Amino acid sequence: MSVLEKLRNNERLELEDAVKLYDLELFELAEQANKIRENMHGKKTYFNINRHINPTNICKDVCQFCAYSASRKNPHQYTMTHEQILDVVESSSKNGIKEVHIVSAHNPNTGLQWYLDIFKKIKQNYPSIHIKALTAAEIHFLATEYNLSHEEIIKMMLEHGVDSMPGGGAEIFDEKVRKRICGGKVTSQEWLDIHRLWHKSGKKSNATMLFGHIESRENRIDHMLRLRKLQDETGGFNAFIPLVFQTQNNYLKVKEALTGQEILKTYAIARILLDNIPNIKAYWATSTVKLALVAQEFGANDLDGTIEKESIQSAAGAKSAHGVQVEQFVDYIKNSGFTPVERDSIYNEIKVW
Ligand code: V47
Repeated sequence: MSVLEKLRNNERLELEDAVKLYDLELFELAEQANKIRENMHGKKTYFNINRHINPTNICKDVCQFCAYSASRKNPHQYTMTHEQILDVVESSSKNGIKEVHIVSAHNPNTGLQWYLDIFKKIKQNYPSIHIKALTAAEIHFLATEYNLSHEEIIKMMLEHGVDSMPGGGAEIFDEKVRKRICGGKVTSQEWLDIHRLWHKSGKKSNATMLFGHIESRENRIDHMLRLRKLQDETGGFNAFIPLVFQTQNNYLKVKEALTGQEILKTYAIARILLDNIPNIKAYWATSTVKLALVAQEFGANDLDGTIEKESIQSAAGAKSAHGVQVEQFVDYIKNSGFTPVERDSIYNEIKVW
């Protein structure tokens, strides 16, 4: 039976067949992915009003793809004080943000409490703002640095007010590629184990995949299938976010950027394979806003949010340093034929715009 026939029979695809999805014609894939998207979400496209905060860029790890970390090409080190972070939250709260998304580098100089007290102070002052913070890579770094278990760090996160975990640090699970692009960081198995523990605590998280560097199509499929397996077990992932690799200012010498076609195929394949993850997020900071809007027809039903300020992808060349205004975001979604739905961080609908 061909892959297309299997798809039409709603069969779950495994690695060998799933890789063949890339050989399908772009619009054939779009039709299949869109069918699933429409069954799950109709014409709704979710977004949230959020603020990204990256409190420090000093990093113990040396990921080859990263342009944000100050330890290598970027000489501009910074570590924000809690007061500076609270000032950011204060000004963003006036813009109506519902979520802060806090991701830092792995800074060995600040002490554990610096990381944790940020959350407590935000929660005390802004109890209704959802705190999405600490990737599995950060959790692993803190556990290793302070001689604690992953469970202990997770317990502290809960005690300090973290509501959900972002999906960062997953990169590519294939061990050979991972060793080349971010050897020494959290391993694939540890990344999955940490999310399993977080889900067991009753909380939700996201999952990312960094693609468009030295990985193969098969590596991407393998990555998605490892996530699908964990999701079968826990049901704790809200969204899958394929992150398009930004090529500037880093140590991976990738000459050929991905084509729009390859990116759209990857969104579509994610929608098809990840039948148990409700949302596929086209994170506009890495795909560009325009391609993210097209991705709505290739299975994506979420565009992340207004962001306000972004430092990780923009350091590597993305045009995402300043975010997008809500009205603009809403217009973009409407003008592309979809219904903008503002959501909270765990996908409760707040407002149909
Ligand atoms: O894990 C680093 C990536 C991630 C580059 O959970 C790069 O809702 C592209 O995880 N090109 C952090 N990407 C950001 C992240 C995220 C973003 C949006 C939403 C959510 C969510 C999570 O940024 C890292 C890494 O994979 N990254 N360098 C680069 N050159």
